Amino acid sequence: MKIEAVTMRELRMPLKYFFETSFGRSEGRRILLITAHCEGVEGWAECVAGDGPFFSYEWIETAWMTMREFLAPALLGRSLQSARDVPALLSHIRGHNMAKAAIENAVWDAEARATQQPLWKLLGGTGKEIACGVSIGIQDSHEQLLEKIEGELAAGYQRIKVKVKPGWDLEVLEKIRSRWPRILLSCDANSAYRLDDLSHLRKFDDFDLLMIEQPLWDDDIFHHAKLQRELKMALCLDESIRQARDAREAIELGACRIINIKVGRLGGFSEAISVHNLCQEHQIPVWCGGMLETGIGRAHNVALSTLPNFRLPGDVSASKRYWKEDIVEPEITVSRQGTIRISEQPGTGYEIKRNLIEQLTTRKDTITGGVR
Ligand code: OSB
Ligand code: MG
Repeated sequence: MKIEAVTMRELRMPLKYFFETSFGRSEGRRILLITAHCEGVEGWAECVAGDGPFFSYEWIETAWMTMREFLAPALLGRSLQSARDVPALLSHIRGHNMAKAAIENAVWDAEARATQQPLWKLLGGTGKEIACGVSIGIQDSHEQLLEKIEGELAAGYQRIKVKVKPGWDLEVLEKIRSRWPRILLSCDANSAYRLDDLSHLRKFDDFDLLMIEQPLWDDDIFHHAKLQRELKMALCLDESIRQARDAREAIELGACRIINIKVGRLGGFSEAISVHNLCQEHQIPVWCGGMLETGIGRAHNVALSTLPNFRLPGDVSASKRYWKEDIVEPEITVSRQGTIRISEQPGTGYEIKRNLIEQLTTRKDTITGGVR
């Protein structure tokens, strides 16, 4: 597979509902799409970098510049055996995992299409369907949150995750639990607490939570290990796990009992599979996180979630929760049992809506230059 050109596009898409975490509220997303042109086959992927450096230091502008100046030039003109060869060609570029993931995953997409096999098979998956949960942001009122949860449960979702932060936590969890004593419930703090909050965090143990995700600093493993020893509930790491080496450290230190896999945060499918396999060897269940993706990134999350150690429902949910009209066809739908059925079609099984993408595109650049 020779990579002849890379196209970058930015789209602006309003979210149907705002999404609020401990680090802020989003009303819409700037979407970076990458197309790898490989000898008549196109591979597509989405970069999950946000509108600003809040979830991580990466954001849309760093991803755009790093792609244009370094990542695309490092791959252009190269003949690859498979997408697995991409990380080695980018390893001299430090960090920028979300940008790296976009180009690597575009090549995986191209490889699946070129070899006429489903992407999930190429990644090593097995499933016929995947289990879905939802991540529900901080709302304007408790009533609004309870209403949202009610709607998602009625739609069939198997697990509810709520965002928490100081001032939006114990009372919220108390209300949810008294109304739904037995649902699978977890919470995500996106680094909103400190180790000094230990006595406060201990009270979360009263709510029979499946897990608490990333309570402490976004780059920390050591203090999470101290915290996990003090809590009954399982701790899950998201932001802290940027590579398989971090997962090994977290597992050996006992910093978590569950790991969230986000392919963007990990720099691409190759590293995501490594983290998956490492966790499997250590009996640590994983689940697939989400970054408010369009159908392009979402379809990649669906494919990844078919690997066998994705044993807990992921934050991979229906397109219609986010977008008025998604940029793939069919859009991603979830059954009344809270599952997504896996397509047997080659590639992702979802078609790219080119016309709609063109309409939504605010800037576009095609890079054809040589090796940098
Ligand atoms: O921490 O999982 C997170 C969205 C943006 C940034 C961070 C996170 C999230 C989500 C959304 O929880 C999950 C989804 O895509 O629905
Ligand atoms: Mg998270």
